[in-house]
Amino acid sequence: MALCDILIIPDLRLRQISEPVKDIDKGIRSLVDDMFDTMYAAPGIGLAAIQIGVAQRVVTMDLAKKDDEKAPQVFINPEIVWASEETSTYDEGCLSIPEYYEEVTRPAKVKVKYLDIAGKQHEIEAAGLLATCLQHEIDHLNGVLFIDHLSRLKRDMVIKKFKKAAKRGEPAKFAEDKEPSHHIG
Ligand code: K1U
Ligand code: ZN
Repeated sequence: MALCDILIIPDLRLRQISEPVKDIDKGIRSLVDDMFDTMYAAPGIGLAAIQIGVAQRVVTMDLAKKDDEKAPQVFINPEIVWASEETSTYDEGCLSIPEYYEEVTRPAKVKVKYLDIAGKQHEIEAAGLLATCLQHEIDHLNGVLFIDHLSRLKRDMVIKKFKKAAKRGEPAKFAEDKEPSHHIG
């Protein structure tokens, strides 16, 4: 079991564009194990490798409800090949921007092409939380954060709070009404 530190904004490594995985070898399998350990411990419902400082196009996810069995999913080199015009809005969070939640509007449905851990290619049509989470994680692979989808004013306020908190060596604090309005389970 390896728990990794999760990078927090304004860490510039979060702005890197991740490299496509060439071979799904022992190193990638070990990275995926570390990502699941770290994601479950956080806890989070998704994680991109760059959030633990590895610039490879690897995403882990588990959208199972609290008391349900685990449902781990791995997406290697995920690519959005189609996005709906219809949009949906979700109160998003990010393990790299702890304690801050805000509504983000994105395409309601996406088709995503990816490789599984065995190297088999898949194409799925995703809706609901899976579509939101896939878009959030694929954004991470491209150095994009969910706050980039907000107004400049909100984004700058969040970055400023995290910079100040880091200087003081304290966690950033947000008003309690910014807790997520939803919870899995
Ligand atoms: O990528 C990340 O930073 C993980 C992020 C994924 C995500 C959440 C919501 C919308 C889109 C993408 C998180 O997991 S934040 C934590 C969270 O949402 C959560 C944690 C525990 C239980 C339920 C939700
Ligand atoms: Zn995130």
